[in-house]
Amino acid sequence: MTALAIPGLDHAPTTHPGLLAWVQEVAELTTPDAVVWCDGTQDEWNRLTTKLVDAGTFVPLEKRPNSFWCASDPDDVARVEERTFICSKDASDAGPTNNWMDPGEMTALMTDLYRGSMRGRTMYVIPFCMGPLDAEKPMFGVEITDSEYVVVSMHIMTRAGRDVLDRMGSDADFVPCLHSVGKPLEAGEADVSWPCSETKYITHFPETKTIWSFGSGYGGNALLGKKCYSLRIASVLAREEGWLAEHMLILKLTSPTDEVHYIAAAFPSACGKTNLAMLEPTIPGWRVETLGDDIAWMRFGDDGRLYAVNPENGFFGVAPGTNWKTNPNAMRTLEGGNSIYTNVARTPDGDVWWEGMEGTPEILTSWKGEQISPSDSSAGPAAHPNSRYCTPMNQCPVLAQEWDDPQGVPISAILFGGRRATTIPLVAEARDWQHGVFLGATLSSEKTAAAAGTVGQVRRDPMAMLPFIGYNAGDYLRHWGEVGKQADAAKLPSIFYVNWFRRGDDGRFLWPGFGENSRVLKWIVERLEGRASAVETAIGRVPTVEELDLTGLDVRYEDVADALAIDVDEWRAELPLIEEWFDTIGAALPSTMQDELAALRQRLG
Ligand code: GTP
Ligand code: SPV
Ligand code: MN
Repeated sequence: MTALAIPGLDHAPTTHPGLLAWVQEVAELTTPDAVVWCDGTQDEWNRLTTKLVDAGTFVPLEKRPNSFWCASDPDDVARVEERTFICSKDASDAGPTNNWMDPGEMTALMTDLYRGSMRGRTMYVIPFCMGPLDAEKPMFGVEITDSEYVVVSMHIMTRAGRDVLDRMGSDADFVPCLHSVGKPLEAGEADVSWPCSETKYITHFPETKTIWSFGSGYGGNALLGKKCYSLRIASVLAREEGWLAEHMLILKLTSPTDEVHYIAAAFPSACGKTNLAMLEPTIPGWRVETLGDDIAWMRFGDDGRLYAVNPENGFFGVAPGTNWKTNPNAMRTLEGGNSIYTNVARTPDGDVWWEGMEGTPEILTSWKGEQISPSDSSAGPAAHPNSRYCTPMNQCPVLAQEWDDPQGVPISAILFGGRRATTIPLVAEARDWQHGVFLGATLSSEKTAAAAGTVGQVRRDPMAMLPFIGYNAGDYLRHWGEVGKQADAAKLPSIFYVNWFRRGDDGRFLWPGFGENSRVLKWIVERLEGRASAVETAIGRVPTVEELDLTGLDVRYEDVADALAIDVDEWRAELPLIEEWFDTIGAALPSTMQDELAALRQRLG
């Protein structure tokens, strides 16, 4: 091997031979100016945030301690599903819903892209752990990146640094995650504030459990511990090992009589997970505490129940719509400082602002850096619809004390939900696990700004995992069926379907949502405890308006009735769409799903 004289390369604080060899190999390929092993310290954070401020990438926020504003390239604002690939050996293992390329071909193509791609930059090596470091089997990863923004974001979103490297020792398995913004600098060339490339690849190799990302600095494309590792690669591991890696929040619900239930919920991107996870109940005596807002890993415990762990360490939340009324606990979390804001607007006095936040300022710097007045609608939104805050979990005032227990928490109920203006009722309970899997398998939602593409278009999004399943979607649904057979039916979580987004003929939301969703959670818990009744319908068990606790809620009876309604004609119109979706999945679809569809068709008459 040629000994390349890259400063820092020979100062590795590890003896792990596999890790050392990989770092050496990547450095030789990407030819950075220097290599830095990240230690996860405050000192490192200070050094890198200062560097980002000096580079013009970060603007320190006077009103928020140790917090920074940042704007991406306008073409690098969301996940790029079209550029996301599952490179299994066989195309059929990626399935019909993922982009696929032969792993050899992709390796060659991306090796060319990576060649020299870190020239003029520093290459950072970030050892990280998804989930608690004191787990029996900690889930290690190492991200190599040429982006300081990625390093400081990984500080918040994962457990990262020296402790992780120490715990890895010299032989731990880890997921290698390679990231480059794909913008090498020539000698003397000035950098831009958000380096990225027009050419983007977000690539997963499920057989070797490897991640290669190129060209984007945006969260889901670049913070590789998040969607790439904890969902796409972890879903492959979960299938191999009999557990579930899901796009779910985890919350703890305590009733006025101190009964505790843990609930996991899967909603597609920008459809309400963060908000539900931090909900402030409007009904007296009920309490919600947060364990996670985006990802849940669920394994069976010795007692046969399903236990959930949140692999993350921070929140990467949607900013617009967040305010003191909708999500006060997110606002309080952010008041703790230590946060990064990407693509929100900035006020003249050094604070952040986004659409939906209280107190609209007269003048703002928009996410595009333009001086605008938010009242002038021709200026476009001040904050990008997918603008995000990145903030440490431990600042959340309603964090459950068991949030980082490596054993996880036993899940009583799983909720599936989406953004649908029609058809889907406010809440419905599945008859059993298989019916619940069918509800999840047919989940549909209007597309949001979290991914590049057409906002508002309804698409099927099985278990809110369409962009995140690391293998064949049909095999994924089969796996869900198999998981249900691993335990006593009585010990499995009950499955529910919710829709906070149903609209009246005039376009307004029929259900007030946010804190008021506690009323739906209450009904769900009462169902679990056998204390509430439900009406058996063609699509599942639904409460009557009277069955929901609406005490003190200023809402029209008819609106709630409409939010709960099952319109048989709308549901009949849904059948061909489900059929079409099942045809898309094709041969790998488990027959149980066709059975459920046939039964639904029959019930609808
Ligand atoms: P990702 O981080 O992309 O996975 O999204 P998420 O599921 O965590 O979504 P989040 O909770 O951030 O909500 C996204 C948007 O939906 C925000 O603008 C919220 O204000 C809005 N929202 C959340 N809950 C409700 C609700 O109950 N009703 C209505 N009408 N809007 C909601
Ligand atoms: C999502 O898009 O579902 C997110 C944000 O949670 S990202 O990390 O970009 O995937
Ligand atoms: Mn998400």
